[in-house]
Amino acid sequence: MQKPLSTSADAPLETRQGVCNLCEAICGLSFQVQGEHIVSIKGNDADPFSRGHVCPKAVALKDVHEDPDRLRRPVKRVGQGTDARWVEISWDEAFDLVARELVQVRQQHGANAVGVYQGNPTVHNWGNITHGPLFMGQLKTRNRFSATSVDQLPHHLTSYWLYGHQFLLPIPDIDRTQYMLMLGGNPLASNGSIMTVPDVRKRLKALQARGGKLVVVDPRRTETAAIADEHLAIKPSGDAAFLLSMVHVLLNESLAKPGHLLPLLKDLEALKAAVAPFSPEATAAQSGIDSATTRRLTRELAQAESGVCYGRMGVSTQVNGVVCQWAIQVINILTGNLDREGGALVTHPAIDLVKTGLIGPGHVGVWHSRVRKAPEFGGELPVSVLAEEILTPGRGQIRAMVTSCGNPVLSTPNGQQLDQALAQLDFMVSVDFYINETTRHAHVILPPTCFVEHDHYDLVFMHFAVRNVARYSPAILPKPEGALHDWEIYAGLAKRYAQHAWALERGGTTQRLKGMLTRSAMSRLRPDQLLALGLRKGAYPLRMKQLRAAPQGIDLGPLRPGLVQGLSKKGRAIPLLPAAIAGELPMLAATLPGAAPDADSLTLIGRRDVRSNNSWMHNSERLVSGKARCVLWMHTEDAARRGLVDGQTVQIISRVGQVAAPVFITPDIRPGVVSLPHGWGHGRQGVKLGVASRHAGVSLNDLTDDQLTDRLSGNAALNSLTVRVAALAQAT
Ligand SMILES: Nc1nc2c(c(=O)[nH]1)N[C@H]1C(S)=C(S)[C@@H](COP(=O)(O)OP(=O)(O)OC[C@H]3O[C@@H](n4cnc5c(=O)[nH]c(N)nc54)[C@H](O)[C@@H]3O)O[C@H]1N2
Ligand SMILES: Nc1nc2c(c(=O)[nH]1)N[C@H]1C(S)=C(S)[C@@H](COP(=O)(O)OP(=O)(O)OC[C@H]3O[C@@H](n4cnc5c(=O)[nH]c(N)nc54)[C@H](O)[C@@H]3O)O[C@H]1N2
Ligand code: SF4
Ligand SMILES: [Mo]
Repeated sequence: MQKPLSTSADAPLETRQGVCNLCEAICGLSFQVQGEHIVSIKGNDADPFSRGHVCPKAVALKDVHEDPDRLRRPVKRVGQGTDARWVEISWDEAFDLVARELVQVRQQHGANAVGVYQGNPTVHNWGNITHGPLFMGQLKTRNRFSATSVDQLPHHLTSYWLYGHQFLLPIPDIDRTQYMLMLGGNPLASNGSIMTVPDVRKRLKALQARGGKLVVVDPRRTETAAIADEHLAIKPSGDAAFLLSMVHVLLNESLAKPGHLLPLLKDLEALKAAVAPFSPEATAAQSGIDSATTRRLTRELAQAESGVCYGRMGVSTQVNGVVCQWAIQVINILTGNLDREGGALVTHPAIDLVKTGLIGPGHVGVWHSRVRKAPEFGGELPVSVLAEEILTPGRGQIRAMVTSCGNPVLSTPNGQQLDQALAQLDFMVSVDFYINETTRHAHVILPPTCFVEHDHYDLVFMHFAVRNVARYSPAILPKPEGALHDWEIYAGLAKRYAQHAWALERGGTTQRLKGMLTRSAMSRLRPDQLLALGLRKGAYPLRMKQLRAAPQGIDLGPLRPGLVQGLSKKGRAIPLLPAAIAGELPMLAATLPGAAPDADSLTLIGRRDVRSNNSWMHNSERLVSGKARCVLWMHTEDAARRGLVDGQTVQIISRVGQVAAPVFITPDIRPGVVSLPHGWGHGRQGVKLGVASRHAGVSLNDLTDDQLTDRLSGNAALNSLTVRVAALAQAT
């Protein structure tokens, strides 16, 4: 299947500068290469942004490159279940088959019968962004899904409401702030999110060294909590109540001083009235944080020379995700820290996706899902509804799927239900280089080149970086013969799809003809050629020549204000209390002080580990070796009450499913809370991941509930799940 890599022992040893695009930190790397062989991977000390930092996953780029399980040619599935075989086919045959099948489903059942899921690496591999829309756009389906709705959707909705654009996301100015209040994020393991921050440990240590303070709010004593000045082990999902109390204190203790923001603020009085029920005394039972602490922290943040409140996955993927992200913005606004050095600032990247219009402002509720009536945001429906849209018969039912860069069977709530749903599709195509829990359901898999074989410019994460930087990384190794990059796959699919659609629909309008011509012109341009065009239009007078001459990256300076100026120029105010939030707060107030917990149940939250990356890096021996990591963290008292001993296998039971995993007993988690990482569960039949299958673990998302979503956005409420845990033999 795979041509052996030439090790060319006599080829010269060369050093090439590149980048790791596995996670949002986008660390600069230094590769030693001999022929087509990677000899070593290290942090690039010359990189002005990442300054030589790497985590253990960087070296695994070599493992992915050399992985015998990684597909190099398109494959077609013959047979099903235990009889399934995968046969290599040519690109031409593959494109033809995919286009024909998709056009046919559309002809028979309408455009919405084709569903799309675009997973996390979509935003980590720029070819998906530059060329993906050429193909995906043609499908014209309303059934589009992505990892956004198991992740940062509340950030987008909040920015859309407050600042008029889903991508105007203020980033913590971590290098200059004097106070950081962090909720539901663990950058020491995740390396930062919606905050591209390579070498975060050093940056947080520097914050402390200059007299600043780091406060971490997390039910678990995480790696980040362990280095914080203060850790508050909040009750899962107690954050909305806690944050609303902070807003309450700011407004009732005359601590609010929005300063430069004041002329833009609307509805300040309405906001004060809306948060009236949320005094720290009223919310303490729900958050588990006593009122004196809430008041003290609010005063500290308000009085700090500069400060920032930041919240990530733990506060986004819960039932009050939008309220949390909105309250975080409001706190930064009221303390005058928005758009101010040392606070939270929008970035000024060389390619500005907002200013260039490459990403639109967003829209909400223009259509709704067929079965549950969940609202779209920015053209996508929440992925929690995907399985029911496949399983529920009727007009508009999804009958074919396109997945790319994603493994939703392991990544989205009630994965087992989705697993069953995908098995009944008429057709499925996956753009992916592994046969995993999701792609094993595909009829055709189209594998792109892997990271070291293509060039990269980080269009998305430079937007979220804590410094303005530009860095273009040429491919480390040449593209193997017969391989295609992601962008070439989309260009190929776009062309073939248009031809089939054209032939079947027998001609078309001038508008369609125009569309075809634009697509064909665009698809001939490589991503780097598009980048060159974009740079010319950007805020910096940068040329590709300069970027090519500086593969370590070009520093464009620290974050700087710009949001207020941009909004003022447009005559736009900041509506502090969007209508949907105003409607939500009374309902939240009604839940205070909260129902008494059921003594038998526990609250399940997730966990990330520095040697893991969502669902797909478990086929690297060096990352999965050592102690098993798919284990259930449980507090010592909860274990004692259940008579459990460390390492014992327990059954974890939720409304939708049950899984068995070893228990890890620790004082480092709030009593009543248990934690399991996501992205495991590689033991399913038909998965072709040799190493991962031997370290299979179980899937957290076989427990998470597709019916539990954030009320306002439909984002999955992955955290705060009610479960029961018992020794394996006793479980019923
Ligand atoms: N319970 C729970 N569930 C979660 C989370 C959680 O915290 N808790 N986190 C959520 C979050 S934040 C996210 S982002 C999602 C991620 O979940 P997904 O969107 O499903 O993404 P991954 O699990 O990263 O899977 C990536 C897939 O893309 C393939 N791939 C890798 N690189 C490329 C490439 O360059 N091109 C192509 N075509 N394919 C590639 C890999 O082989 C793999 O199949 O999971 C979510 N699920
Ligand atoms: N090593 C590694 N790095 C990664 C990834 C990975 O899988 N592995 N994934 C990448 C992706 S796609 C993303 S989106 C980012 C995510 O980046 P982060 O958000 O920084 O990462 P998480 O570890 O998910 O952090 C969520 C934290 O929220 C806590 N939490 C859970 N429930 C609650 C709650 O109710 N309230 C509060 N306050 N906290 C809660 C959890 O204990 C956890 O520590 O990481 C990225 N980086
Ligand atoms: S922190 Fe690790 S995974 Fe993330 S970009 Fe850097 S080396 Fe890659
Ligand atoms: Mo994510």
